[in-house]
Amino acid sequence: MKRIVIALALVLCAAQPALADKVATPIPIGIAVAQTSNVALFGQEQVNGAKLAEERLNAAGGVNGTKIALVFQDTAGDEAGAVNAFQNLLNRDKVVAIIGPTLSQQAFAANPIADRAKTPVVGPSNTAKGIPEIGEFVGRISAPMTQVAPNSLKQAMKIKPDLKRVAVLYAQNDAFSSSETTTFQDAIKELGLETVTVQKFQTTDTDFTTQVTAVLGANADLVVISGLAADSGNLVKQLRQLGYKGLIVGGNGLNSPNMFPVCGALCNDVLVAQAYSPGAVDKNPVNKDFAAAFEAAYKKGPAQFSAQAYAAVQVVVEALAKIEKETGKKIADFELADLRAALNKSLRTGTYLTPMGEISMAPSGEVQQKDFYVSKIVMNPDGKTGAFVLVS
Ligand code: MET
Repeated sequence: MKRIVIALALVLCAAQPALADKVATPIPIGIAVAQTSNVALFGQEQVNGAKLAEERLNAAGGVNGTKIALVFQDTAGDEAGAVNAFQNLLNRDKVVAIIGPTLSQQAFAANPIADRAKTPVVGPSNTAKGIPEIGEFVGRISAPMTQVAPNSLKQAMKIKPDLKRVAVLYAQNDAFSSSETTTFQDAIKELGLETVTVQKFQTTDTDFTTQVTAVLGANADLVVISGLAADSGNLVKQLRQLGYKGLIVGGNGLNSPNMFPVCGALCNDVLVAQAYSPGAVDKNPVNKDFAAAFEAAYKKGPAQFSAQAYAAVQVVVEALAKIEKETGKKIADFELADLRAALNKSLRTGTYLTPMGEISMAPSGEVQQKDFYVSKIVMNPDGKTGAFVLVS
């Protein structure tokens, strides 16, 4: 028995990424996002953005002439799915970096695995507090809600200057939503508004009668929602159906056109703070170019999750090109472990001109971004499609 265990241990050790592994070509970059489950409402947009980046960057020569190959692993919507996807990408596909996962809830479970494997993670959509702090190899290009969310409250105050009574609702079983609501609640206080009720729900809920009744009873003139797409969309719908007439601010979970069919015409006028806007193309040629290419490829405008996934691939490719420039050595001549370490450093130097404008990654792994937007949802007469129309 003992011998079998030792033999098994040896086999397992051999299956680990051997230190002598060279980087494969085309250069494998892992994409671990939610292609299935409810979270795919965001994940599918990420796949679209990432695929467009792969196509366009390879057409432009990849990494100084060496092509990249995105390796997609579906994380589905939970922690176990993300952990499994990360393990496959690290050990089987031997990727140079992982872009993902979709949810912060998944990042807290899966990112430590990549960190232990000394492989850079670039979060394309994680906006909770504490993501870069997971480890040395964990970074993100998605601005945290602490920087983005308060802008939508300020916009609501511009629209209704006598605004005072705020109802706050959040999904208590999701790390990002629980984090975002604290940002909103702090900002509400700082802006001199009053929180009149705090209501919790689950991302799996479909009936929000209890929460809506509390909002109406509290006589709120602003509702602030932190949740994912389907739950938040249903919540907006039921607020309106049951007679709530005030303003609604949605967090990052409502920042997706995939939510439009959920609340239909009742999505109208929801305010959302954004780290990306396809409306902001004038000052940024990279965005103009990206938005046009996206429109041509998918027959619709890009949403934030697509733009951020595109930017994540772009940032990894540019960081790889920088390594070649600085060392004079081709990526394919590196040993995998050395390249992963060099890439982690390279990601954190210099700036990147992306569809979200100029961004950089601090040594901590936190993104540094300059421009943010607030949009309001304007639905089309079909009640299924609509747009985020830039208001500030
Ligand atoms: N920003 C979210 C998070 O960090 C993911 C997409 S929107 C709900 O979990």
